[in-house]
Amino acid sequence: MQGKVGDPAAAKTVIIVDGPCSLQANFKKTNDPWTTVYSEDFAGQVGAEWSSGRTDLTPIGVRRYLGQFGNETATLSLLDLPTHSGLRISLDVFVIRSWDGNGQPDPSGGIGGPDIWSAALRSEPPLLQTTFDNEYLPPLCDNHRQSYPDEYPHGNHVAQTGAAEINTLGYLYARAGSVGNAPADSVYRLQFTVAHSARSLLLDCSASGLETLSNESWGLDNVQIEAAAEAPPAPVPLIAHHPSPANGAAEVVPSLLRWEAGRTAAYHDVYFSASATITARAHIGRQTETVRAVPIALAAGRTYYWRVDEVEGDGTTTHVGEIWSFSTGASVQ
Ligand SMILES: [Ca+2]
Ligand SMILES: [Ca+2]
Ligand SMILES: [Ca+2]
Repeated sequence: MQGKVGDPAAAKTVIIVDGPCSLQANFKKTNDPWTTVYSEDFAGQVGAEWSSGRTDLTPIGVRRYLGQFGNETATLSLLDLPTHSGLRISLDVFVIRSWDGNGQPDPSGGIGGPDIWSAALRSEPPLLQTTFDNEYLPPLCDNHRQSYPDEYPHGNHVAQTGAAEINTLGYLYARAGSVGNAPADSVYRLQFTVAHSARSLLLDCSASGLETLSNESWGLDNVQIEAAAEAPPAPVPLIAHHPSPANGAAEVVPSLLRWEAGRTAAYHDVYFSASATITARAHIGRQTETVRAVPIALAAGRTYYWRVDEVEGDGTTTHVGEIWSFSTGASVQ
């Protein structure tokens, strides 16, 4: 058998000659704009680009990762990035032991949160600020909710929603009541795409509100930074966006409400109210379309409020929208 493989970086042709058979396959040059400029799995010694060289091994799987951390910041400093206009930042967050999410009171009256985790490029708005919760067993799970995959203080999801792995790391925690020791860990595989052109970056990952390290901690693994020469398209947000009429529009008398769907939305819960406080009574329906008729006859000189909550295919995971408003003019004719 003979074979020839071209330059892997270029459009390539592979010719395989095997006896009487000759096959030729053409592979298109990839359109992937991303180039990996940094990756770290913490298997070896941690480089000086990290503010902490602390590593640990997971009890199950013996995975080496950066941590454990408590209420502190781990910073990645990268200098001399190649010329670029966008970054894609990928990392795994290990959420270890008894995180309490948004911190609702438990049946004994205790409040263990909010337990907040965040990632941010220094001097920029957070890439993510959220809460995680590992209390998935009764009785605490009845009260516990976490922000993720939304931003804190939004989002009211059951423990470990959106986790890529659940109870795979081998950490145990003594549960309330008679449950005894039970697994309590989760792994979140996060990815952020941002416009960025500076030649250096400072990535801060941090937590706040946690109890002691043996009780609630976190770590990082599989950190990858990719750069793109061209500005990447902005990711579609999870919440409904681009309302029509535009938020705050004045002197409009719309007959239809329109919006653009969140990234994971299967259904839209639509609320409409003459009051700025949108209650459950303002719910006018669940639907799959991204347009809805204004449900009442509009009066002159009034402000109306509406909100669209995006619901995922499971029918329960909800991304609560922003409250939008519009005002009619002196006449609605
Ligand atoms: Ca690792
Ligand atoms: Ca706790
Ligand atoms: Ca806590």
